[in-house]
Amino acid sequence: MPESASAHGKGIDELILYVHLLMGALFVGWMGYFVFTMLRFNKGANPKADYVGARSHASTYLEIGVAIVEAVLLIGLAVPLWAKAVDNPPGAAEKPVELQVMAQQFAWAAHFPGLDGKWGKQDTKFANRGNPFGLDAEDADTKDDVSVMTEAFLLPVNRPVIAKISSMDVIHCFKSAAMRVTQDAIPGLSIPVVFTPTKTGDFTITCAQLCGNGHASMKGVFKVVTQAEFDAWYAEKSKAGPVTSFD
Ligand SMILES: [Cu+2]
Repeated sequence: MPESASAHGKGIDELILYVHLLMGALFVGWMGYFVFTMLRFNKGANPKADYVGARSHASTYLEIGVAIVEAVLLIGLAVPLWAKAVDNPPGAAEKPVELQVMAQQFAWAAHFPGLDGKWGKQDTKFANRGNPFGLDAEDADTKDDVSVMTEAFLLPVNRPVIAKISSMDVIHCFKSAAMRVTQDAIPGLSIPVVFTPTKTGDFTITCAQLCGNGHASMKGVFKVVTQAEFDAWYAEKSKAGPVTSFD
């Protein structure tokens, strides 16, 4: 598994391990059965065909056993893990960092509300490749927003992140393997993903949905840094104002 650097990563890794153990057991079981049937039912050992077939109920019990293990994995592990990820998003008390992430062919952009904590006015009529978030440059709340187009954006370590994922053209998919999050970016929708980075360093965003001929190079980078480093970067970016066009 790639390095895990988020709080919920361990749960995801455990689920993947248990699913693979079940798959491994099924693989060994089926291969064993395959070899058994080749030996047991070969022509030499069975000169006369038997039309009754299996008389034992072993296969039924095995099938029930597999179904029970699958139910335990689904109900006991997968559903609670998913519920934990989406049912109770971090509230104000947990001081989450909120940002919007916009995908476009073939790049990722990020947008933060800036030091005033208020999102600037956004409208699709302002949106273009140089202003993917459709920011209204004239709006007072916009002027201190932070938007990052091509360079890496920063996130503080050990604080929950709520990233609202969207797309301005086709369907993309925001994937950060280290954060153990994958979420489709769909035009017209803003879908939150929640994770808490637990390690500092550079992390990659890849696009996990075939989106055109530049799909493979659609890479983004974010840096997880200390709270102090994040604050300094955020203040500087907020002072500079958001990108609302390429020129
Ligand atoms: Cu893409």
